[in-house]
Amino acid sequence: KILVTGALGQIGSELVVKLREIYGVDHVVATDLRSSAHEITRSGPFELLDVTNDKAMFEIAKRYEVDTIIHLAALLSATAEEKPLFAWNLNMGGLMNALEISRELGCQLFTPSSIGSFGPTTPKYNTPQDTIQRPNTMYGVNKVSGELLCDYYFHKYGLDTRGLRFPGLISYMTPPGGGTTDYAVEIYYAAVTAGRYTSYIAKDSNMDMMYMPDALDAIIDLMEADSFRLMHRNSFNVTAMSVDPEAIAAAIREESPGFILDYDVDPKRQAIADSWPHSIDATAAKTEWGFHARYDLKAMTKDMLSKLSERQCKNTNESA
Ligand code: VAH
Repeated sequence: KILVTGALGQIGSELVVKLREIYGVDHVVATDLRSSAHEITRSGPFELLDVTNDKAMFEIAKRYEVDTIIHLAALLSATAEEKPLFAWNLNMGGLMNALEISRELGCQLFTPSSIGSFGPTTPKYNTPQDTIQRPNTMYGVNKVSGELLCDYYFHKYGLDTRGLRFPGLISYMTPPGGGTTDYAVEIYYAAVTAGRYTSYIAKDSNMDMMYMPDALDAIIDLMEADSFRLMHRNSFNVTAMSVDPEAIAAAIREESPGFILDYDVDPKRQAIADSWPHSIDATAAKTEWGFHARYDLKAMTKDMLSKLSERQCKNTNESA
């Protein structure tokens, strides 16, 4: 059985649906700090859980006899920069609980890292799998610490920890909250609802991105990979594209010619984006467990706009 924390977040809300399709509804326990109207709170086991409460997490993991924990509950980069102490307590406290409980119960553990684990001194182009990581954001410190903690638990206790350095993730189901790359999601919603978007990230700020279906496949493929094939464990670079706001706008215009993009740069989130790589190298993930991204910018844009337009039509019809 699989325990998912942060199940109502941007990744969790889609991953739980997919995991339940693959492994069976009753084999996937979704947990989050609070409930919501999302169907996963009704379609299978759902529990309220504050991941900083180790006793509560242990009790749920034990009661459901889980053998895998997918720990997604965390604050993203922009929020973490606004509330660094809260971010440290939640991001690191939650992960330590997930590690200790996985060790006690013998679970396999997945937790995501991020391109945010790199800093200003990291090579910005074709960023290697193994390279300097001196992030200057609290989120980045949390992610590097998380990678090192997961490696430590593997080497010291033999815990089967695994993780991915995610790029910005783009999805139409559940918007991200408090990220720096959220602009790349908002731009599609705005294209459908308003035909224009004002970006808080500047032109030419290239960052790695990936469509959510590819992220979900990457999590499952990594977790299913033979452990002996893995030279790395908790921090595989994965990416599908390196884009800036102009590139996304150009792809949108191929579907909606009149789309307008302008800028009102947010210095705080721009500073975070500027500290991250422009394009990372995913060779290790491809060679060690067969990572591949199916969606490029064109395919992702086509799918995002069609799914969001469908939803808008449905909402319009329902409210009519
Ligand atoms: C964020 N979406 O913006 C997350 C992610 C690489 C970006 O870590 O904080």
